[in-house]
Amino acid sequence: MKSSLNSKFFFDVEHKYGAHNYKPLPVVLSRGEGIYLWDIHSKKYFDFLSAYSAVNQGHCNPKILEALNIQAKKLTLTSRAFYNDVLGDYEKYITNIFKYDKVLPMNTGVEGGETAIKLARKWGYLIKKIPKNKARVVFATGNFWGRTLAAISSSDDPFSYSDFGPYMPGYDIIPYNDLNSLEEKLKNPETTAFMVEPIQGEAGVIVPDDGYLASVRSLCTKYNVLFIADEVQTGLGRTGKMLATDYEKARPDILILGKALSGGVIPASAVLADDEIMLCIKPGEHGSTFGGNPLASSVCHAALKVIIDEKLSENSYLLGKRFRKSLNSYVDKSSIVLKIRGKGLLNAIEIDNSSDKEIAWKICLELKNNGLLAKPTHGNIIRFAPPLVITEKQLDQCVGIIIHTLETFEP
Ligand code: IF1
Repeated sequence: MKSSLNSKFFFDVEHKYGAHNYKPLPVVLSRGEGIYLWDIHSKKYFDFLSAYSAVNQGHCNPKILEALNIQAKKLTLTSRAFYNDVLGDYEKYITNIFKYDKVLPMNTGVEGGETAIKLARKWGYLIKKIPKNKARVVFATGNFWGRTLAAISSSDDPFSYSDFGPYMPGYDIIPYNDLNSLEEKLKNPETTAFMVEPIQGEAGVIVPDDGYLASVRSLCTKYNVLFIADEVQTGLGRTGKMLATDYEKARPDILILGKALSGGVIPASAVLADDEIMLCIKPGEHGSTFGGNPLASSVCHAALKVIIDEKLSENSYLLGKRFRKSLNSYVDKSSIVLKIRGKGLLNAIEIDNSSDKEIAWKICLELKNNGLLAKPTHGNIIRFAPPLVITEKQLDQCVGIIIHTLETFEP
């Protein structure tokens, strides 16, 4: 009785005092470490959501927390009105890793997207000489890059855009993974950029055809249009490479990072580009109070170092293949799981919800009871994305939990 009372207390207090903009799984978490989460009753879970790929380095990573604690005692925020002794070192480090001339630090992933679009529009007017206020940005159906008005204006998901109009002008939306429709839009001389996720996360881990990203790169080059890669979710080792665009050597003109950039410790995002694009924004034309603050810079420096030093991309690649192989053998004989797809440790299963629209939610509730946390996206898809520090043994344990749980739903 007491334990359910505790949980209910937290459900009720949030229901009464908090906006109802989420429908969380009914679990109240109080501690995280590595791939594990504990609820208020000290029940232990494998985390298979990783805060939507923000804790690739594992919860409360000690090296990242050490950087946080040291910096927090010294200097957390100066605003960009002044210099500080941390930002430059971080800027040099991150631009070196991703091989771009410069970085523009922001806070959330969607601010990264907004910054990328502002850079692309500036470049369109100043360099490509597109007539003022005529620049167009192309997006793909199924995209998700955040909740601001500029972001939802590019969405084809009514849950994202309904009743939030009027919408941002200057956008075109084409089918994902469709090069002909992309080329049609790129031929328009007023098109300044194509912004796309290398793998669509929220849409349900939609992996485009092999060669798609390479073709996006060559078509954007051919028509002098900027290729903006939104790697907020797919970047930083999640798909088995440092960047998902690395699989096809499709170097974006503008790269957007977020989430795991800080290891889930503090909001931080980054936009990387070469000078021709980045220097289109002059002093005073863009920024934010917290963008590039010393605390976030220290944390992101440490978070990136963990990904490299602990070879998390390589681990993600190998264990992702193991995960899909194990589950594929189950899919072959399952009558409810239609398929599994993904790259690295960004995977998802598609469930047949023809007989029960709530089946994915019910499966996630049962996974929770069995000690594994995951959440459905778009009704019948369950995303599986553990922290990249997971070991082979732990992964196999989780595959066992997933299969055991799915079996209880087989007719
Ligand atoms: C929510 C989704 C995931 C993103 C990509 C930019 C952003 C996101 C590819 C913006 C953010 C988050 C937002 C969060 C849940 C989560 C999510 F379900 F909403 F769609 F991951 F798939 N680009 N995704 O995935 O980054 O501003 O949030 O830092 O809004 O519920 P942000």
